[in-house]
Amino acid sequence: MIELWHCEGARSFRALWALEEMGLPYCLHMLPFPPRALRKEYLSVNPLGTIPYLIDGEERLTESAAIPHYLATRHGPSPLALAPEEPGYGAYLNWLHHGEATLTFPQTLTLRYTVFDLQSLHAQVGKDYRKWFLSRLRMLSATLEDGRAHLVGGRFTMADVVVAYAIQLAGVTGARAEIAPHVLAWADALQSRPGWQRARAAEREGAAALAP
Ligand SMILES: N[C@@H](CCC(=O)N[C@@H](CS)C(=O)NCC(=O)O)C(=O)O
Repeated sequence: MIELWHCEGARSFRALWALEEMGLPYCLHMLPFPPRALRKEYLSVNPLGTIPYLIDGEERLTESAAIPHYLATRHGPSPLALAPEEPGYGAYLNWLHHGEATLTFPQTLTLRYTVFDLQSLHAQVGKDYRKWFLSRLRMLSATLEDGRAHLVGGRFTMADVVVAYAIQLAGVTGARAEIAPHVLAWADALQSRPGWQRARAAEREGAAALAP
């Protein structure tokens, strides 16, 4: 049985969403955030102390953009991953990495320095990285300008899972109001997918069970 460690609303939502889209059985371990401080024993499971953490047999994964692709290929074949011989494979891989490295990492700096630590001396860093994130949306915005429902391959794929999460996160960083309406419309529409709804319900239920 696949096991996933997750905190509500965190990047590990990508893994949870991907599991639901794949229809794979899994065991969800919900943690309070940040686990390294609030569940010190978690470090004996994942020494990094970060989420996601996914165990599948002998495999151990800690990257939220790698997990959806891993699930779609290891537990595929699935239309949720593009195959190397398909047109758009390069763009597919690029979106997987772009969604995390370029569109999510700067937002985590904003979160760290403006949302989680309001008195921080580094609040300016948070503001600067919010601007940085907004300027890096250029490629996504241009791609979605033709009104497409999915990023690549003419169908829903793990690239949508990974990149849409970055837009979802902008609701927490306060950047959402500055994102173009057609980008928000694309990301919001994906939330009506049964897979997204099931993932959201699972994390809600898990988080409620955590509450003291
Ligand atoms: N690049 C990794 C980053 C993992 C990561 O830093 N996750 C954050 C949550 S979104 C975390 O665990 N933070 C807790 C901490 O830093 O203690 C990924 O995409 O999964």
